[in-house]
Amino acid sequence: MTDTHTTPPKSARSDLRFIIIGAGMSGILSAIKLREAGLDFAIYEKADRLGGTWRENTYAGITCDVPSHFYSFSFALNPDWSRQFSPGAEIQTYFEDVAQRYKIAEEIQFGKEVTGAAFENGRWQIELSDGSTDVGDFLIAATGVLHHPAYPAIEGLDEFEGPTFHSARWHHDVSLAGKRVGLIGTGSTAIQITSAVIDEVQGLSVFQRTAQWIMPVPNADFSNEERAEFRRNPESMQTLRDQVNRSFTDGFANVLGDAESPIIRAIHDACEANLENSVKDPELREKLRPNYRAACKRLIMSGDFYDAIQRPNASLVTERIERAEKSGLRTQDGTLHELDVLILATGFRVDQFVRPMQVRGRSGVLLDEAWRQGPFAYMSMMVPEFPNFFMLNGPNSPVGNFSLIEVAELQFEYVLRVVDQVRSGTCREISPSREAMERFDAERRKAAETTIWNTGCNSWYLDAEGLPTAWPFTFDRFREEMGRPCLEDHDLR
Ligand code: NA7
Repeated sequence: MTDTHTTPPKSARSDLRFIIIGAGMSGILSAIKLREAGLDFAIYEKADRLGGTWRENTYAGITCDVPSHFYSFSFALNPDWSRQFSPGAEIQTYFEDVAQRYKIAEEIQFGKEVTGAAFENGRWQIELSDGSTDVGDFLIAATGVLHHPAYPAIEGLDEFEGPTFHSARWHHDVSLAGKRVGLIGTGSTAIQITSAVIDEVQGLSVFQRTAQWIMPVPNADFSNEERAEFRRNPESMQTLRDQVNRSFTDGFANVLGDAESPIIRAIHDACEANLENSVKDPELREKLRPNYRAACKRLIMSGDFYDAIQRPNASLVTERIERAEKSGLRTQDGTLHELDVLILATGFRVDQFVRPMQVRGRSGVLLDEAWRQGPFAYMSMMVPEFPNFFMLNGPNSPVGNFSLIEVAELQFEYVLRVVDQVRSGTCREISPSREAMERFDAERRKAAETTIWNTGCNSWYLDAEGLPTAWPFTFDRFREEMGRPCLEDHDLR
């Protein structure tokens, strides 16, 4: 970090206190890293259990689409992952175990939702749902990306008489065995649900609004011998993690910004060959063929979806849903699809970030106001006039088919470097300057234009104007930026 700003020396601080909001993956990470750095923190979680995404999503077939050894903390590798891609429940157990081992679990204040945070008199004043308050020098929003379920606006939805639930609010008391199940959506979630339930349901109607490219990725078990070897020789896990990290970086995250990259074209060809080779019925194949390029939407990894959707008890409905009725969904061609259960795998509201929490920066300015045109963040984490405030996996973070654990770990390196400026007494408050924010955002928006996400499809990567919001540069650049914050871009007081 280079220091060219001249600010009057202030005294070094050993009493800094952090407020962490959320005890999902990035909240647990923050607590572990702060403790390691000898810094004091409070961690608030609105639910009664840690785990974030993995606590909330318990749908049939839930699996992480990033390989297990890469979707693990770099400092807490896990020899016991059962498969190449872990089931959600295993990931939940992993986070609970890590939080126990690092003695973070006992610090988490459960059932306490942070409703407001205001930067007043140089500190963050926090309001909680139970009426209590707290104060900290730094605020870390570890509030997740895909958190608020998006419900479809389908006329008459509440008239349907069978159980209806969102994939992120799975009703475990509803058995699907022998039932006629309707599934709305063809995102990663719906694809996983399809493969998981096809054997038990009487019929599965998948309502597809947009076809998806599917990368054929098998999910093999780790054998007992492999797991024993990971345990005996942890370095082998490290090597595996490094290899996956490198191949996801070079073979994906580094090239998403260049829609013309030969790697992206090869991914497209692999998905197209998968469709051609796996789906026998030409009519079904055409229904499943997207009219945009692979990786424009988040790429779906599945080794068994095409098999599942070709089963005799599966049907792919591509007619638009007109309305829900007592006994099912009616499509625009007039057909009533009779159903016993309706599952909404319709995704999340991705522009919420820290909301509905009210965050006020200097002079009482509301984050909602600053974000009137849509969320943004300098280097994916910080906002001008919101000093000593960081969002992990925040706006403009790299979110495309990559390990969000790796992203949060890199972001936290940045956080600690910035915090050092306050700890050492260089300043008391730090936030990006408006000028740096504008420069970063202009560069980001320009780079977003040539990304694969901007090649003519609709997805949760796009903002209200249709421009991709995710980190549009290479992932290697993200690593570099996180490793060396540019102090000149910050306003130090
Ligand atoms: P996604 O990827 O946002 O997928 C949501 C799906 O639901 C998608 O196929 C949508 O179609 C469909 N959808 C949404 N609203 C409607 C309505 N009103 N009618 C019909 N179809 C609708 O969410 P997922 O939960 O699958 O995955 C989220 C992330 O979790 C994933 O990317 C991984 O990171 C893990 P569309 O394509 O918009 O036409």
